[in-house]
Amino acid sequence: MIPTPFTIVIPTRNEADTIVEMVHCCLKYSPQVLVVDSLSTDGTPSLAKSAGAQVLCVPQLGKGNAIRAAIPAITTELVLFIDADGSHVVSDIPKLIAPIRAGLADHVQASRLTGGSSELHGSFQEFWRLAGSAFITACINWRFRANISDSQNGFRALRLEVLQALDLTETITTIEQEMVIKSLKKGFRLVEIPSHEHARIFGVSKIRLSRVWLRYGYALVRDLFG
Ligand SMILES: Nc1nc2c(ncn2[C@@H]2O[C@H](COP(=O)(O)OP(=O)(O)OP(=O)(O)O)[C@@H](O)[C@H]2O)c(=O)[nH]1
Ligand SMILES: [Mg+2]
Repeated sequence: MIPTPFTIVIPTRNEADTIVEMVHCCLKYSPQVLVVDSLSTDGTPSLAKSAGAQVLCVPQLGKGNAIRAAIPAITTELVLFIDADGSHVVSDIPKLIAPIRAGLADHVQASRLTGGSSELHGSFQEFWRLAGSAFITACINWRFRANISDSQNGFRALRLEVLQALDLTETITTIEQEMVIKSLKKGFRLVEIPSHEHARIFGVSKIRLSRVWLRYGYALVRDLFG
């Protein structure tokens, strides 16, 4: 039997240092690699295209906007999201896809809490990110009697039907917790697997905690109780 094909979606904003290598690595696991770019000024879309990816340019900023814009362009039954900065272990892709292909999960997410992170400790910025993420995860576990360890990872795989059914609305990185909460709320089978997170080697983080923490709180309360 031919294994169910999947599309690898890579959201990008100014990731010229790593995108070519990321696309090449991803193409080893699937011929369908879709880079969704938001207004990069460093040539990321053309580099991605020359590396062999399909490229979708989104006219607004925000990882959530990019992920939502990618959904109508996906033609495979399965989809996998991975960041462009080299933080995720590409060779773990088959581990995320396997439980869905085996019919044991609808949504599989990588956990850096069980897989280890080289990124989330050290500075006060990282301390607050880790603390905030742990708080949100604890709220989700309490509300849905779940037992997940990570709710913010950008490395996840879903059945396309499930992704479409989530009716995602978030425009920024809050889309990760929105996918997790709505999957649990709608009774989809969410499975977690350990996967290491490396520190970003090139480029800069697009997350500004001081600007987004209120949005994380608002989206959490809305999705937990709405
Ligand atoms: N399309 C699109 N992608 C984005 C946007 N913001 C971030 N991304 C991508 O989303 C992924 C995660 O963003 P990062 O800045 O690495 O966020 P992070 O992993 O939480 O932070 P660091 O790794 O610490 O920098 C990367 O591939 C980014 O290029 C955006 O506005 N639009
Ligand atoms: Mg990153």
